[in-house]
Amino acid sequence: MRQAGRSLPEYRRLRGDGDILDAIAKPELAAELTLQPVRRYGVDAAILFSDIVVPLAAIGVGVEIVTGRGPVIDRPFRKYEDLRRLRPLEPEADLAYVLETIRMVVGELNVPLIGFAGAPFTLASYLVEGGPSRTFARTKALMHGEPELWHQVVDRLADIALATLRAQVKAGASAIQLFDSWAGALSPSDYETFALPASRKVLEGMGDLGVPRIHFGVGTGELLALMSEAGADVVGVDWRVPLDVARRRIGAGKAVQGNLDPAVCLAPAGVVIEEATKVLQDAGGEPGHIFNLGHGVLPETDPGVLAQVVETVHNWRPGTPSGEVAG
Ligand code: 1CP
Repeated sequence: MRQAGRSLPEYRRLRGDGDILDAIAKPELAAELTLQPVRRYGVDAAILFSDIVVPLAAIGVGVEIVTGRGPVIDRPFRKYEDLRRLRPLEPEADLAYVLETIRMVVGELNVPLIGFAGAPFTLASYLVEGGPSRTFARTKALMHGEPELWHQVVDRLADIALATLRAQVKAGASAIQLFDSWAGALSPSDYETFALPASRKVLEGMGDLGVPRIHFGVGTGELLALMSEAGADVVGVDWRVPLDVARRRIGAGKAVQGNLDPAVCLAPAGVVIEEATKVLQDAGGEPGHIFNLGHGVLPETDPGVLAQVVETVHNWRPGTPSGEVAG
């Protein structure tokens, strides 16, 4: 559950009000922040405490994570000359602290660690818009108006994602996740032309390392069939599409991840457990389901409710009637 830490008092105490990019740059702190939700909830995997914009900051793109807003880019990308600011990433030099965090975490964990990167489209949207966006108007104007420049931007971002993911696996991550959080803003045809090729470059470029590859998106119901062609082993689904329907769109041979609505987790515990059980039933068993929320944990979520969700998932056996939990 991404950002599970945000709902925890121990996380808020340790994080304080400091800049999140500074916290990520301190391996001991970042390792502890990675471990906290695993200890508290007993989940089956950890996700590295970092952010999708970390590799961009590391190559000198001015980016700040503003509380309550998200990543803000100091000079947004608009022209060919901006390409020069996307130099290749050298993970051992540029992201030594992230690799150190991974080594520390892996030394202490007894569940797998998931490494991750931002997908080229989602990162490009921050670069072009200058920050979070509702309409992605500038991003879409650039991709349609200057497709050659767009393709060069996402191709460079693919190389950056690939470099960081390969280095994370070499440092000890056992699976990787490519976060294309905002791909759902695109039509299928735009996704296929402007986002899919660069994501495929990243996912297929990880093939030789033999680690499971998870492909995440939000609002991607109409894109699931295309996403399943991008080369991942697991396709993430949000709450808008039931997992049995999603499986038909994704096709045979892929696992699914998802898809409890994070907002539902604010309801009374009994309701949340019922909804979580529905997710488990819709998922079916084969060929694999990673139970997760459809997007990150909301900060106001009660940790006690999440602990009950984890317990429900751990106790669930296929064939369990809705609302009842097998022992
Ligand atoms: O502690 C804080 O400052 C709170 C918020 C926070 C956290 C905990 C941000 C700002 N980033 C993170 C860490 C983070 N980001 C993790 C680490 C693991 C974890 O804590 O669970 C991960 C995997 C991410 C990935 C990330 N960052 C994504 C992809 C997944 C997703 O949520 O869609 C995206 C889009 C970001 C950008 C970002 N960073 C932070 C925020 C609030 C946002 C989203 C802003 C927006 O709406 O555009």
